[in-house]
Amino acid sequence: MSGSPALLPAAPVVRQAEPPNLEPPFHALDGRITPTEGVYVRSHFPAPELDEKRWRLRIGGLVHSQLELSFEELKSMPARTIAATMECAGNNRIYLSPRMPGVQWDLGAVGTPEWTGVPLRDVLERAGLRTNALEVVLEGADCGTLTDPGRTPGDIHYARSLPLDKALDDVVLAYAMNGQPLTRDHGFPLRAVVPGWYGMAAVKWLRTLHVTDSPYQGFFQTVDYSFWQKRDGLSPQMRPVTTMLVKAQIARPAPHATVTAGSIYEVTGAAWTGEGDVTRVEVSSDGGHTWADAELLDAPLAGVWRRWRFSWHAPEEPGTVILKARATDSAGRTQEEGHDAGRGGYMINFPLPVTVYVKGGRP
Ligand SMILES: Nc1nc2c(c(=O)[nH]1)N[C@H]1C(S)=C(S)[C@@H](COP(=O)(O)O)O[C@H]1N2
Ligand SMILES: [Mo]
Repeated sequence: MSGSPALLPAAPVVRQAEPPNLEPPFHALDGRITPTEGVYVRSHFPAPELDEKRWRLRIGGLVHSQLELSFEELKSMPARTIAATMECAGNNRIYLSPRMPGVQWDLGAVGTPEWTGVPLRDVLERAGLRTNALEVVLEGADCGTLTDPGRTPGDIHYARSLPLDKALDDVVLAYAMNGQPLTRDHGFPLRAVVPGWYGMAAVKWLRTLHVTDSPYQGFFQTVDYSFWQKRDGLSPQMRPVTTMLVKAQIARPAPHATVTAGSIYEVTGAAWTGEGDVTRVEVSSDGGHTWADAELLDAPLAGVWRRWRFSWHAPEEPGTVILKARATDSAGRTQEEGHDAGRGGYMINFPLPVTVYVKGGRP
């Protein structure tokens, strides 16, 4: 007998009402592609209401010709459709102890929609990069004043930069998500998709691309979305959060689910990494002491999670079990126990404990 329950309704948890910050339950994981209503929403400022007829994308800075592209012009350029796993850098923050400030995400601030748009490379090539170009700053139309984690000097716009090697590689300026125009919360009419990077790089409500010759030091990659990195044997230095760490998450059983004693339960989940492919997923049913290999279900595909499953023989006796999953990627990176304090409330990738209750069983 299989203990897998039917899919439960996927109503999101409202982590913050205004602006909406929404977390769909990860236990609703089904296909490799996440339907739009199953994708979390993370917004720092009220979502701007933009009119696609009047909206323009401005490209300036160290380019040969400053451009202003209309929505129609962008849509007439050759399009690309890609699936990309996007995870908020603060996903799993609820598992940190002591508690860290910020949205208390559980397992649901990650998803893999399919995006359609124009390669950022094509737009930058149309403007023509000057030889001293180093980075491109992406700025959104949304703005406001923040007081936490630091105070902004009045209203600022959401913005992040990308080094040119990334910008010219696989970044897409997307106008569609799962075949439909972007919804307002997901960045209508245009947003960046940055495969392999945490979600903060995927600037929504895009309005400006500005090419610079020095590293951008905006709020969202210095005061916020940065971490202390140890390197070169020196004391830690502040770096912007960029590529996703390797991670596996258990979708089913959901945390605090009940499993029938003695049953064979199909443990399922997904695993992803920022560079290369996930090559191995292991599951522990004794809180992380012993591990056994799970079966990877999807073919490796750059920037896209792989679903996995593991047939778990639940204990014959009632009790509490802590399940964990951990992934390893093609670069040999895996998930260490414990959280590097230098990462603060970001880049949380220790194997997460999923507590389940074993009940009933054979008469
Ligand atoms: N303009 C703008 N872009 C943004 C944000 C924002 O607040 N404003 N939030 C970022 C963060 S932190 C994440 S995790 C992703 C979330 O994208 P989603 O809401 O479409 O899931 O968008 C990023 N892009
Ligand atoms: Mo995020």
